Amino acid sequence: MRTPIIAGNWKLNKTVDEALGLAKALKEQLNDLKNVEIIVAPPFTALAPLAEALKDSPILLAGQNCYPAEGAYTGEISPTLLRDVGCRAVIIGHSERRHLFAETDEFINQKIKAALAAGLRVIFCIGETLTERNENRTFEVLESQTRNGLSGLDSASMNRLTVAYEPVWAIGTGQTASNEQAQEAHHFIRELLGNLFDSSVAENTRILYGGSVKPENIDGLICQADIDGALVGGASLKAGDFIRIARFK
Ligand code: G2H
Repeated sequence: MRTPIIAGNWKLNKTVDEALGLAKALKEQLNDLKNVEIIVAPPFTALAPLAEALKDSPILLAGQNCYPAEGAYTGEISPTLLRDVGCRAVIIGHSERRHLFAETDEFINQKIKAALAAGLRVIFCIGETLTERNENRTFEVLESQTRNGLSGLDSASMNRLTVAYEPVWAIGTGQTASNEQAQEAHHFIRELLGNLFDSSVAENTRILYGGSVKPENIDGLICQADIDGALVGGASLKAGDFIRIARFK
């Protein structure tokens, strides 16, 4: 049995006060939620105040990114410093990082290794663009992103890694993959994990769907056999929407 994860990626939104208000609402209204892990990834500036605000809550904090080294790297943040401020996890390889900041699979692989070595859990994002899907290259792209991103990891370290399948054409566009399209991709990724690692990694790794997840579509997505939760962007910014998603049926 894989415990579902509902993760909110707040991206570059929310002042400290706004972040505290949202966190307080989630803490109060998701208090009784059982058998679902809730993760929120606020901007870096809100991490320390949220660590304090969420300290008696099961809601886990995540960073949205990290750099795989420490020292003279102006403007970057390391996994060790994320841990130090109270993060338990970090999102790596989000399509906005890949496309807007030209992050390669190799760089993402270095970040994953650094984050795991620092004791963080990793939410590793992969996904094809619309052009790649239209050219029937979805599986090829998912395979190379997964193979290269997870290169050199052993089965034991996969315990602390969650995959997020986020088709780039569905991110922030309001256009969600159909339940069948998402399930097909998740099934492919799970089989691939079995080939790259072993059957227990395939069976136990949580694979989240991301891309315009909303209260209206979560129930249909999460009941698919290989969908173990969601990475939610826009809809995680409103307490009511995120709470409804976390209370999927
Ligand atoms: C994909 C997702 C969150 P949204 O980026 O990771 O964002 O739900 O706004 O499509």
